[in-house]
Amino acid sequence: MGKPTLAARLRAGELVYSGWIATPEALVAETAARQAFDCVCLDMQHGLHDPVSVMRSIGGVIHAGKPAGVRVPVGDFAMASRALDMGAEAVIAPMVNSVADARAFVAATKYPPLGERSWGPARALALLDIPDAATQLATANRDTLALAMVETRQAVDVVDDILAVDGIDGVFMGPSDLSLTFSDGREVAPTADWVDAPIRHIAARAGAHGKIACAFTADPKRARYFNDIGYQFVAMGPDAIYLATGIRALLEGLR
Ligand code: 3PY
Ligand code: MG
Repeated sequence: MGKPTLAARLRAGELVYSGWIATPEALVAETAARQAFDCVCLDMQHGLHDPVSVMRSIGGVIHAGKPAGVRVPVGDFAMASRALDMGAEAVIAPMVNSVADARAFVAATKYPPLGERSWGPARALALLDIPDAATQLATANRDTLALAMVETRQAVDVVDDILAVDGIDGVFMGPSDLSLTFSDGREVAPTADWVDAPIRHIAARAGAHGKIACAFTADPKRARYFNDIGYQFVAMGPDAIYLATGIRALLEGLR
């Protein structure tokens, strides 16, 4: 028996803390995976990753014994399929603002009849020790996660409809874009009191639908708060913060 998948761990109720890597270099992702993170995500939306760096970084992360996730660019559902073919266990789609967006995301990430994912998972089979095509076909829709980012006022208004789309495994809350859209473009204030209501609402609705709630923060206290209100998967980063925090700690040790 292999290790439980990320999907199985989350469905069993475990809390998961993920690294979040913007630097397009496999060694950075692998180094993060060798720390105590449960998982490592590669960011193609605001991070600098491209398909080749994602392909190499997924290999590094899995080589270090951890599952990999990929956040694709906005609307790039072709990359969502490719990330799964490259061995990612979770794909995160930013700015899923409607049921149509959610359905297009499912179409790209789930094999028929649930979706329209095209066949070609050779690299995933090799990296994830999936013995054959039949096993992949029987398990992939269950064992890989399609996580839709709910991070705008528009998306919050239809969060129940997004969560009801069969094949959406969970929602991923982005506090910066939430604050940007809830303030009508006036500010980016991911920890402001007035974004708390939508932040709580998203987790509560995910729980009501029996789906996974995910969130992003660089602050451990905030991560605990997110856990307390129902977010099970918290991504922490980006990696520039790991470097800056480490350098600061080293130099403070000199004083
Ligand atoms: C946001 O906070 O908007 C995010 O997308 C976090 O990555
Ligand atoms: Mg965002």
